[in-house]
Amino acid sequence: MTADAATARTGGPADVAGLRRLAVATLDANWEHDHTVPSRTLYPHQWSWDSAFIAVGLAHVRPERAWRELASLFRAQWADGRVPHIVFNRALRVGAYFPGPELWRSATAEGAPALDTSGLVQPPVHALAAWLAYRRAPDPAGLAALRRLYPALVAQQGYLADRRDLTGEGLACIVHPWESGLDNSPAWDEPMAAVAAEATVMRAYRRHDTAHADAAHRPTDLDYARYLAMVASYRDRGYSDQVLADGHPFLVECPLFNAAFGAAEHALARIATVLGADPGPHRARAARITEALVRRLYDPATGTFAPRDLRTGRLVPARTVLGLAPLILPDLPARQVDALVVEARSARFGVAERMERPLPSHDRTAPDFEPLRYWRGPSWLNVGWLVRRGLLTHGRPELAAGLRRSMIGLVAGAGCHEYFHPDTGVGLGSPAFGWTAALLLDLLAEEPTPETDRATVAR
Ligand code: 9WN
Repeated sequence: MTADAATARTGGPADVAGLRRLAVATLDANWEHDHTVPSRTLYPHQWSWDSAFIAVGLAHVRPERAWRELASLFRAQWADGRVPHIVFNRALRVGAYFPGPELWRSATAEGAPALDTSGLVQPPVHALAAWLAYRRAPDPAGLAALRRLYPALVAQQGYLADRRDLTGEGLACIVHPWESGLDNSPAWDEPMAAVAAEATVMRAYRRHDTAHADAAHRPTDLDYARYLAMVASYRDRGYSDQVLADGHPFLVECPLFNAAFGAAEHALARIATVLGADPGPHRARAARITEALVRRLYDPATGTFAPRDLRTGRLVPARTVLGLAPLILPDLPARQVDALVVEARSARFGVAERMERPLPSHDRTAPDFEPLRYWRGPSWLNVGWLVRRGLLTHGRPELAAGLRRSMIGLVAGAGCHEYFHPDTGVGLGSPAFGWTAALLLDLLAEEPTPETDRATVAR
């Protein structure tokens, strides 16, 4: 039985064993020779941060695949260390995803691999994923895989530190909203407004996403016109970061991206220890990133973190879930931890021991909160998973448990959807989504006490 069929038949898997089966069936159905596609319909290639989250889940049930997932992604790493956000499967027909390889033209860029890839990156959650995968299955095969991956993970960090720290202040900047992973978050409205583009240019293209998902849930044509303008700007400079400061229209320091950047150094320190390498430089870099994040992206006036638009020098005013991500840093100072816990518990995000509604991707009290549109309101498991890790890291187990129950409840009610309605929990986007399945497995594996399991199923 396929994952979709399991959900359709029951209207939602009824128990923990059923949820596990659904998650494994979803991951198996999305497995494609050496990686897992996020979705067979909407995203049929390999995506960077998806593969990291997926490896975390695979480690519970198919550890060998978890390592293959990461290894296949890093085979597409560029000579400068960047890990591309999409690795295209050449066996798929032209038009299987837009924008496809013909728009990215990676083969024309210096240092690109002999594969078709995008030229952008995504939040570097891979070292954390590798560490968690190893911790889940610390056998000789896992150790060997970790040893092979370590230099590539270090190079990924090196790329961000050397090429993307445009201000020299210690943070990496993103050059496209797709690099944030939260593509159309209200956080990008202000910086995106400066990107010159006309929605009508989209008449020349065929969007693939709106053929598979409701256009009212997706970014708009104007968003897409701007996305393409930014890709063209970067691509036409050969994806070189040296010239970014002269005229690239979107340069932003993102709190989630940089929290992942810092968390990666913490993970690399642990990996280095296991491999007999020196963890010291990783710890030192982690400390520098946390310090820079607090200095540059924490806003004492709001008590949360916000992206900094390097074109204007200003913090972006939108209060999105991106601001909570620095909780994943174990060395985040107590003052910021306390402020983020207040922000998480506020009416904006509603994190609680017993959550009334799922964690939204945007401030639910904001006038531009949109419960159906992608990253402008809906609830996503990967972001909730990160926030939950942060709450556990900083000694808030009751809130972490509330968030965990809420996330498991979403899948129990709707299946492995890509995202969920932040009020009703109705499943939205792709119905058989890789990271939802994978992270569900991880959530189910933790705190598997009868009490939490009962609460999970009772939703
Ligand atoms: C563009 C694959 C990816 C995720 C992103 C999500 C979405 C792509 C798109 O899908 O982005 O990269 O076409 O909308 O926003 O986080 O990695 O699941």
